[in-house]
Amino acid sequence: MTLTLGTATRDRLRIAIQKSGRLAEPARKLLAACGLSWRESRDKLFCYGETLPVDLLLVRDDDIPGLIADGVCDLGVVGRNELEEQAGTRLRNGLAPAYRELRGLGFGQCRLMLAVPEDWDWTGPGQIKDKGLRIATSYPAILGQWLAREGIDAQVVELSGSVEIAPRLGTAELICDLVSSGATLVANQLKPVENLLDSEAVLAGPAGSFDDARAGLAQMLLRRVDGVLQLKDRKLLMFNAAREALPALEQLLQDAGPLVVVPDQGRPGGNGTLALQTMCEGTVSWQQLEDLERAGARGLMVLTVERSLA
Ligand code: PRT
Ligand code: ZN
Repeated sequence: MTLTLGTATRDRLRIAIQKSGRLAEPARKLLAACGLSWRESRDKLFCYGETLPVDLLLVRDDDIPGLIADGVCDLGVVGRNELEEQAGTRLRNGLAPAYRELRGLGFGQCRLMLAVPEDWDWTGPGQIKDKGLRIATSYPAILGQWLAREGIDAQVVELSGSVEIAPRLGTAELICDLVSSGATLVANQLKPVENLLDSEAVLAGPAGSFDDARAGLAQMLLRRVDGVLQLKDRKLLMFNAAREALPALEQLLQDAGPLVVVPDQGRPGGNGTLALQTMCEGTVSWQQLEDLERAGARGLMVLTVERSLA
């Protein structure tokens, strides 16, 4: 299969996602929830979009910012850490910004942290000023920016992996690496002390805008992504109640959205009973339902919202 490279006019949108790794599965799930589906090709690098003219390119996460910068891909799902690092490298090399973060996607959360041997008493960044210490990292650009901001003169030791063993190997005194549970640091007798970046998977796009059919496709996709993200963890709570019970019910539903009265369209047996609904974040527990029932709610129902357009 031949891929058209470059920035030529295109009427299909091409999204790069990680082929395998932490972000691969959630990225596919998110795009599928946006109504996209693909025909898998045998080389498994390119998936042709079936429901919409939106194709997937399956690549290494490190390659995604560059593919967007070169116009090979239009959008990409990548960790903010990777995007910021490559943006920082471009800046250092005098290149113009080539991509931007369009949405935080709420998965792949981690932090880029400075970590020190666990027996150090950490008092703050001032502690490593003018000491000429070595910091091992795979994120030299982000670390370099932080060091400059803090006025710290340290030596950045760039490693492509296994950063956490550098202090034990004697190649650096500190490290700067991604942390999620923190177990890797603990296993290497290190502790996190400074947070350089809060990261998650993001939808990234080019710095400029599209001037062909891709503009409309990208806009539609963003709207659907927003819809999916908004619905995450949302439940619609429906019930009936007498008007007199409303104050007590509203009291119990303080954390939910506004309580809406559904217009009664001449249903039999109305006799002053209101049909009510509200949107709740997170789970609605049995305890909450029982409390609402005691306060006068009847016919309680909790529904998962599958799709919505704001
Ligand atoms: O093959 P490819 O190059 O595509 O994959 P990769 O191995 O470079 O990336 P991958 O799949 O490991 O990570 C992809 C993205 O997931 C990263 O760029 C981050 O945005 C995000 N992410 C979220 C993480 C972590 N959490 C994470 N914990 N990336 C790496 N880690 C590392 C961490 O540095 C530590 O070494 O996982 C290890 C376990 O972390 P703890 O703190 O839970 O012990
Ligand atoms: Zn990678």
